[in-house]
Amino acid sequence: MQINTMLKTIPALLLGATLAHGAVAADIKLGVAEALTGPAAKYGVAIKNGFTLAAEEINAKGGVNGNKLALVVEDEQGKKEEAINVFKKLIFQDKVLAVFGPTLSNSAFAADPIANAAKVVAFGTSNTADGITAMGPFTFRNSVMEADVLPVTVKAAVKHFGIKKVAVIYGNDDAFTKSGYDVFKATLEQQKIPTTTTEAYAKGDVDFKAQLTKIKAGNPDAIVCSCLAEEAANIILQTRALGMKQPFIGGNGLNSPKLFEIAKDAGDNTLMGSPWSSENLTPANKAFIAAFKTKFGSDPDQFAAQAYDALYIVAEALKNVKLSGNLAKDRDALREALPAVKIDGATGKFAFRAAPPVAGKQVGFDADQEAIVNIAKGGKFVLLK
Ligand code: 1QQ
Repeated sequence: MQINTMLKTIPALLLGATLAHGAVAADIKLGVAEALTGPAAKYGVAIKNGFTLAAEEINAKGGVNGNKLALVVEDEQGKKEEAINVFKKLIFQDKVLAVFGPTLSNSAFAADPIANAAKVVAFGTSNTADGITAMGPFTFRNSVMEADVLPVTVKAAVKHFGIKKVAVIYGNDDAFTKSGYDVFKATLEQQKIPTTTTEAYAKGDVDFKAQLTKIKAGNPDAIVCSCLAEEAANIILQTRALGMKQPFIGGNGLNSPKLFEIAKDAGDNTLMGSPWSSENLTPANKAFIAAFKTKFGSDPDQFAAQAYDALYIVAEALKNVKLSGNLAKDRDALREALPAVKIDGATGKFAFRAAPPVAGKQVGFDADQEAIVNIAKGGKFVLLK
């Protein structure tokens, strides 16, 4: 055996400590496939940090039934093709028990079918588009879908700003921004708010003047933006440059510090909904925020909170799984144990809700959680009172 192979093998052997009941404790490998580079990295790195913190806490308390959780982290770059590659590596090469991610719904639509075909849980912590959990019985998410959040956000915005009519802008080639647009459209119709104009852009666009000039002409009371954070920030800045003062209403994409890194307080009065808030001072959230700050020297965001909770959800499920060492069986056992899990986490009380059946067949599970509406003030989101 080569010396570097030996060095890699020794710690793995040392980890196999004997438990009281005679079973050998092993690492439970969990895949983390997130966008750690590229335009979605601000979300993905926050997610990775949430997982890292939760894993350290769980392992410091002895792991799950004596087994330590080992995260295998891969960068899917926020790209469909990479998400597919990384899912394949984690599932077939690393032989993880389950996979978290990918960061964007757009990538989840590409990668989750691989997990479902291999009968491995794909657990999204940030996928909010419609149809994610329709992909199969192994897709789970604890991210609250746009369809649950946006009606609440729009209602609060209409009341808060006295909105009579809105303009809409959205990305038409990303699964999340397109799905958010569809939900906004249905919500506006339902709440009888007319739209002055609907404008679209494509991934990578940086100049939105043509669309914003048309929006300006319609003189809306607010601008609905189904966008990822970087695009939204540039749209907000260019809106202000055109002399428009309207507030923005957005979805999950806007819920990132990245919005304010770029837009600064030009983003003030933006409304978005989320189950998580730094102002929600439950014991679980207070402990999470404090531990995150100590470990990373920065404030957590919603994406970190949802990843942190997701690992606790899986750990809770694993408490009821008798690991057999047969990977296929153990993967399936985790799938069977997950739906019943309820936790009181950083994002509040969490439970799963079965997604509507597809062609009579049971599919995956969505988050059953309430959204709270936030407003941007002084370059950060605070609860809308
Ligand atoms: C999705 C999202 C993004 C904002 C995640 C970062 O909600 O792609 O579904």
